[in-house]
Amino acid sequence: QYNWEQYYELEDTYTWMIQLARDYPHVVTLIEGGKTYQRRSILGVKISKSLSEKPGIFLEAGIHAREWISPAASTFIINQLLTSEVDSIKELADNYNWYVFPHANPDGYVYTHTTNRLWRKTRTPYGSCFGADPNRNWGFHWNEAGASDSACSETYAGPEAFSEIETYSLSQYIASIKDKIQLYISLHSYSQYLLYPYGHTNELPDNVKDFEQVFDAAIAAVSQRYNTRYTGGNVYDAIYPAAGSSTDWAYGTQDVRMTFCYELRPSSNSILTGFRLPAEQIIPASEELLDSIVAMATEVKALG
Ligand code: 0X9
Ligand code: ZN
Repeated sequence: QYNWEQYYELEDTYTWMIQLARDYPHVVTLIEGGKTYQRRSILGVKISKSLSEKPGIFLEAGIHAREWISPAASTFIINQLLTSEVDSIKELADNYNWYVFPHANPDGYVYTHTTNRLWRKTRTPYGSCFGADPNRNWGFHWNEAGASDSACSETYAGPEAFSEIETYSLSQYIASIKDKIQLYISLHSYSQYLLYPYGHTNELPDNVKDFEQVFDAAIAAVSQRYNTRYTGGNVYDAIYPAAGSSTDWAYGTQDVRMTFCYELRPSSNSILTGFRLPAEQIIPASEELLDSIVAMATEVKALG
């Protein structure tokens, strides 16, 4: 029985997603975000409660392999959208089409289970090292700041933009539905930050006022339930330069006007747990995230 009291391996979550498509045949559709270097599937679900045209929310998780809370929170949200009796969540499910990819980096995630719990990147071989950072590999101001040319670095940008089949194929899928996406959310850990573009420059996006308004609502909502404090802002100033991320690419090249990156629990000062957030915190961390996304969607809608 799949639940949120433990972390799962890739295959368990994929099996659960495939079963969802069988259990909710008129609502859940499996979507293919492409293949990985090791030929795994990048599996997603589209959740759509009716055939009428609705704005879309794109939720991308697991792009960094070791950030296990990210895929876990994304499946928690999928489950809530399908089963919750809470009005605000039912509205989220009814009023949007959802595109959720719990594992944007399947090869890396498998590697964190089999070999190295703290693996971050893809598993493409580059000389004697492996992997590019899939959150430095997207084709927008690629490798201009906060990324490395060294294949052995944790932030290796790759030999060129979209060198990784994972980012390339997921970007193709996103491009195919871009006009339908109102809000793009990328889930990471850790530090309890909420971030918006850009990562390659300290210039602010032209709709920064809108970003600030949505940010404020989301930050307020995330603390309501358990008093969990998030901070953040534009990537470059709030954390560090980081070019080539998925959210900057979606904003900068796909005309998705609202793109955010969450750095989930724990906070930055709990170095001891870091990427190993205890499984007992999957549910509270995911609940407050969903509270925050509810507020975000409400605010984005109010912007018109
Ligand atoms: O460095 C990253 O890719 C993210 N931090 S992490 O510790 N999860 O690796 C921050 C990404 C910032 N987001 C954007 N550049 N959009
Ligand atoms: Zn990350």
